[in-house]
Amino acid sequence: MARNYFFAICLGLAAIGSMIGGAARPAAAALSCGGQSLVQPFRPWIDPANYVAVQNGSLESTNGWTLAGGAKLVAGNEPWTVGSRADTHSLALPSGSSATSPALCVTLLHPTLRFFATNSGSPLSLLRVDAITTLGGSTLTLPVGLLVGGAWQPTLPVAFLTNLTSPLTGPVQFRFTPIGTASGWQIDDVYVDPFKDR
Ligand SMILES: [Ca+2]
Repeated sequence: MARNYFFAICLGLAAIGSMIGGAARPAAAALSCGGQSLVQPFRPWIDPANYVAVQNGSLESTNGWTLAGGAKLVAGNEPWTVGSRADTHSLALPSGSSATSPALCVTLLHPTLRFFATNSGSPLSLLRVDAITTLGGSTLTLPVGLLVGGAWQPTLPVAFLTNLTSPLTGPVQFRFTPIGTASGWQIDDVYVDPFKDR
């Protein structure tokens, strides 16, 4: 039986951004992070958008990532090897663990996160995704998704907000945290579409 992933987009994040940021949306032409290579890893899933790979988002290495609670690289790539056919690893997230990605520059124009995930453990274990950015010099953690898993699949695109103090660009990190016991979550090939509207 095919299993589908479902993201529950938490809270009214767009409304929150509007309340806190209050800045008018800038012209798309003014937005640029610079120096980012664009790829289309989700074209086989009828998603032609340009994405930027998170640093070591292929999870062949965890340099730049912050791992806790037993999160670690394991043998076995997502089966489509969209990053490179030479890739052989993914990141296992047992219960009690978490993994936080390196920061990536994104724009505020409807950026989205998309990656691959599987859960071979308890079907009751969920995967929470948070976006971490800054607001007025303070760290701000925004819940952006809650994943229900099964076999390896690309997730749905997940919208998130960026540095609310900047109307143009800002750094954002992503934290992946399994919820519940007997997690068998693994993630791989993490990408961001930094300018969804363009
Ligand atoms: Ca990999």
